[in-house]
Amino acid sequence: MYAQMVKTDAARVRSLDEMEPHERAFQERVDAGQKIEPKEWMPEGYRKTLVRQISQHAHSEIVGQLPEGNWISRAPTLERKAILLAKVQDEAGHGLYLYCAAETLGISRDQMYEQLHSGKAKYSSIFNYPTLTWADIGAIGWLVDGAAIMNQVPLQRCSYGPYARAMVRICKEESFHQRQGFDALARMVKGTPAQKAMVQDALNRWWWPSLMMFGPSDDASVHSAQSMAWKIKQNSNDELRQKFVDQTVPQAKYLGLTVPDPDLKWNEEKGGHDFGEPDWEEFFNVIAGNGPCNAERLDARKKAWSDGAWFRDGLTAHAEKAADRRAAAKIAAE
Ligand code: FAQ
Repeated sequence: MYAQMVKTDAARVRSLDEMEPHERAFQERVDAGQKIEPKEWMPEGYRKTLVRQISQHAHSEIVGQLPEGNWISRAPTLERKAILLAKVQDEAGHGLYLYCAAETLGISRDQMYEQLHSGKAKYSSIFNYPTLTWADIGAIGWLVDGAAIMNQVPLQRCSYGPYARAMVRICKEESFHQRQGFDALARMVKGTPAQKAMVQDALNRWWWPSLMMFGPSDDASVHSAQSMAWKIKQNSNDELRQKFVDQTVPQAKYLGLTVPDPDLKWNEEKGGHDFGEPDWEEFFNVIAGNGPCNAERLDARKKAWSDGAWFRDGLTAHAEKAADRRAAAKIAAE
């Protein structure tokens, strides 16, 4: 039912023969692996898809600070606090690179914020779940950053230059994020039985939402076919989900944890794991705004925006005065 619901407006990917000459030339450049740069001609659909994906990605980084920021003041040691503080700051940086990349496509930062605050723009479903214990912070690094890297490494080869270049630096930082999460959990599972149980509980709660980060299954993904033809996406949602499961299951075993999926088993023939279906009803509910923390996350972002109004006004007034002074100096010099 949900597959049909989402797929209804899926666009058919047109063949080269069906394209106008300038569109065909664009597609041939993309097919040849050339990067598209901001001032170059691009189909309107390509521009819109990038604005949608990059701005949603930027919003995810910014909203993604909230579940972890919640634990900075409660980190168990000074070292863990410093690491978490740095990680949360990194996420802010990622959001800024991505907003800049989206701005090159003709949308302003204010427009993007407006779309986030009005609920028009999405951000990753994962950040609508609560962080209940310290083990959740480790699980976010291990699983959420792990899934983000799986999705983002191929984005470094995206056909749109500014997005691809932003992803290079982001991926470097994300790999540290993933390792610090795994390291925190590896320490906890060697602790008391209560600490180990806390880690297992975090895995139980974060496993399925992490699999949902890759988006709906391929047969329900509206945008994948066209985005892959434009080489914005290099892999389908299901391909990346499979890779993530295959990478993560041995790590869970190493930690002595049980992945909460009764259908999980190694399939020798395909050289990968078989695994159960995420609860897609839950996924579509969360992205429709009805997850456990959607309202709280949006309220926090809206509050940050209104609390910062005086600062934006100050910056604008300063920039206007500086421009007036420069203009006056120019006139005086003539
Ligand atoms: N959450 O046709 P598709 C991070 C929407 S960064 C919410 O398959 P597409 C770092 C989708 O937008 C995490 N919505 O779409 C960090 C579309 O709706 P629309 C963010 C989702 O675009 C770590 C509809 O469903 N990463 O975690 C989700 O081809 C720790 C149909 O879906 C990125 O954004 C979802 N999970 O594929 C930060 C990576 N999945 O727009 C802090 C870039 C799908 O038509 C702490 N984005 N939807 O209204 C992508 O790679 C793609 O956009 C996908 C979705 C793969 C997310």
